[in-house]
Amino acid sequence: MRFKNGLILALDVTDREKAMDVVEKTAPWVDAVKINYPLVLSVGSNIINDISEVSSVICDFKVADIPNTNRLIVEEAVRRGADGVIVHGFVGSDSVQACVDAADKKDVFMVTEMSHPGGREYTAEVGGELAKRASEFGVRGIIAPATRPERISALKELLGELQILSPGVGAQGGSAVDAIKAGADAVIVGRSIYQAEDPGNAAKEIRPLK
Ligand code: OMP
Repeated sequence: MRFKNGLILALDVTDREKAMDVVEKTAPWVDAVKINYPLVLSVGSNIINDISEVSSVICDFKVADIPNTNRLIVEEAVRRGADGVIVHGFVGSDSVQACVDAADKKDVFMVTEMSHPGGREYTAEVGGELAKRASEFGVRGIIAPATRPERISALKELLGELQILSPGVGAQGGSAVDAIKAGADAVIVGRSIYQAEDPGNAAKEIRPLK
């Protein structure tokens, strides 16, 4: 996936009409729409098909199970039109590799250290090790915290050529520009866009690559 605006919309809304409205208004400024459980559980998984007709879609199901269950989840997301999936790395190499195999050349992004304060408690411990092994796992990139740009830089050193997607901008306190300066390829932004009075303009202003 290529990120010319450096911006991924986190569409954590629970209403179909609102979801499609935000997708439409932000389309010129976002490179992909990230769909998570709030949307899929409230409006149904057909929303993946619908949004994939107008945008690149990343299914953020934070896949974190045994290899067989992971495979089933990723196959379903890809079958519905996902161009990428987000999976957890802490479950181990076999579980991540099952996702990569099931993704059938679509992009798999692996969570390393999470952006919220609790992300320091456990995920920070294993984030470096996961980043170091990411290319061996066959993932396209990692998720690293915009709330701690110094961690983006540190993880990037261990990553090689892989991509970095970075959540935690705006509502969680991080800066899009700082995340890109630290080495992220794109930031993931939710509330600061979909809760704005004018989501299109918010996306235009927040996108870090202009
Ligand atoms: P806002 O905080 O509203 O901008 O949303 C951030 C989005 O990024 C949400 O969809 C989160 O689920 C997601 N996210 C994080 O906030 N932190 C992480 O460490 C990882 C993710 C993610 O994997 O996308």
